[in-house]
Amino acid sequence: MFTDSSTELQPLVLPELPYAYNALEPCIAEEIMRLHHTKHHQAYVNNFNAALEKFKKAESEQNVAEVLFLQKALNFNGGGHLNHSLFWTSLLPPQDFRPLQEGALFKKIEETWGSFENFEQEWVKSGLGIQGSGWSWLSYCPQSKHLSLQTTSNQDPLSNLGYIPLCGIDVWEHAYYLQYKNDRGSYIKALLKCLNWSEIEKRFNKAVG
Ligand code: MN3
Repeated sequence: MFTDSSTELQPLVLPELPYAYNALEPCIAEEIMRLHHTKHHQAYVNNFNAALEKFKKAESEQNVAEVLFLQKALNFNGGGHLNHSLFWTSLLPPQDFRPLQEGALFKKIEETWGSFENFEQEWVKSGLGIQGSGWSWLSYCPQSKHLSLQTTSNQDPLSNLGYIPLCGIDVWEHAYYLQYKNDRGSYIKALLKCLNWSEIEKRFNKAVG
């Protein structure tokens, strides 16, 4: 992502998807994936970069009011970029899906929610409970060393709350409405069959250190 060795924050670049736009069918339709990546995620990247440029100018002009004003746009669009970048790499084609059945993350999930099935049900409930647009997260707290399901509104990054995101489910309507209409629950259940658990487990192992 960084184009030189400077420590100054560089403009964001839309990451490529690690699979084709139709690869998550029938769980997620090609049209959704294409729009979600090329329009929605691209817009977060573009808008973050525009805000970043204004931020650098305001900073150089010692314009504190403008620096503060730009925080909202940076948080929203930068969060949108971080959240979606993690989202794409949390998914894989349904035919490649391998359920999580062993290992440290599996054990921690069983310890936390009693059973993996119960954990999945709670994750669906968490996503259904979000009012308006937002994300439902499987998260790790480095202070308490606990797993939990957290929710965030709009594009707020989970790291703002002090948690490490292991996997987020996008419950904005743009993520499912073309295919699932108002049935957010069926979308979340379908998405649970496209999760890349080996990638999520790597994030957990890194988080626990
Ligand atoms: Mn989205």
